[in-house]
Amino acid sequence: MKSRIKSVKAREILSSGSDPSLEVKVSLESGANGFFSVPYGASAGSHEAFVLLDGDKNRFFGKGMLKAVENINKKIAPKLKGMSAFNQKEIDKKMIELDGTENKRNLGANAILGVSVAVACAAAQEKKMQLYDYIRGAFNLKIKKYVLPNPMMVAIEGGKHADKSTDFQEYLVSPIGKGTVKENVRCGIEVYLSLKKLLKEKGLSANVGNEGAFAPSGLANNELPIALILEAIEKAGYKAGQEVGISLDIAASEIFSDGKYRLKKEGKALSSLEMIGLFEEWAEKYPIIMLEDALHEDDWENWQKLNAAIGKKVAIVADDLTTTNPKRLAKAIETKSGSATIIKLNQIGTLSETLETCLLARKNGWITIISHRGGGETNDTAMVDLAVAVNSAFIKVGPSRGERVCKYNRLMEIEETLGKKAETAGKEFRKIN
Ligand code: 2PG
Ligand code: MG
Repeated sequence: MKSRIKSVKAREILSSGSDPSLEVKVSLESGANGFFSVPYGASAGSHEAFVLLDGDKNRFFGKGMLKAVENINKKIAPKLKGMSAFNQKEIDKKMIELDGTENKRNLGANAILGVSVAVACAAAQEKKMQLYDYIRGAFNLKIKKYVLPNPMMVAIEGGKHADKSTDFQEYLVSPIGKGTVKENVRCGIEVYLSLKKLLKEKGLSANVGNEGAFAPSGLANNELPIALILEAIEKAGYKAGQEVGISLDIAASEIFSDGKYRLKKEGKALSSLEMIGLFEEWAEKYPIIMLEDALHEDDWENWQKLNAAIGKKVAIVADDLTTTNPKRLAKAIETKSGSATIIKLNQIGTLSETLETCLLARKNGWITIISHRGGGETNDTAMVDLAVAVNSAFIKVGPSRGERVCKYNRLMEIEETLGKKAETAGKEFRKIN
């Protein structure tokens, strides 16, 4: 059988932040090959699947991935050899069972995910299909239209993604005009470049952080970036709120300690209720459309309050709260803790479970945002195909640096390939399902 897996091979590569990661190659008996390079995060949530690092301080300060490489080559490969690459769900199940732990601690979610997506890529190649169409078929998605995602571009970054910038992690430009992907990408980039000019005019640094967004150290407080982005939108010739929304990723777990959210920049320590108050005020003042991780990853009760307070105006986005985990997303849905979820393949560790989470979100009218990772991104573009496969309303990727722009380049290529069949999410993103 041509679709049978002939070999699975892994090697250590470098990720965007220079720490190692993994590349996996799956070869079929037919000669078809699939590749996947695994990303991972700088501000990872504690409920994410386990990233197996070597811990050998003599190599890459403990961050080598040779153990994960060996797990793929010696433990996973022999088990998958001879299986049909078209059996994605069975292959993922087999690896989950082989690992045997809740968070993939034995083999490493990095190892398992690498194989999982590379199998899908090989299968798509064997069928001479685009990866997004292959995913639709393999998971029987029954989605006919192609509604391409709106970009969410990180324009200013701080937190763990930069030094001495804002306490909050990301201020994002989200084009929502009913343009094509190409027009929306151009809009986001023009705002980003107009912001660069503006920062320089104001004597602020335009050096970039992990995700290619600006990370000036001289900002007076955590609110100023919003005003700067609004000015940049206007200067680029767009209408804030109409054509471009602003989104925020607070990454609140990273600034939470001893019961308070610590805003070093402002010398303040806020309670959960004070944080909710702050965002209520901002939601009134600014055209904020999405608010991610405004509270820490286990503050369930207050997530509910936040959603009740401003959820109608601003989509409350869960990232560290849900970690692409169907069980945690189910809880978030049940407790009405938000209305949108970030999807990162490596937070859960297999393509099957990622799809399960996407479908659960879709069934319950939650928005999905397929997202890049901060420090450990790779040049892989499979996440874009995933976004297209599930008609995700948004795709979150930084606006500059090779490992980020390759995602937009792939999305624009997909739009060209689909031609008239493609539309974009635009302002209707809340009704995408
Ligand atoms: C996030 C991501 C990506 P990291 O928090 O949403 O922007 O960052 O990969 O560092 O978790
Ligand atoms: Mg986040």
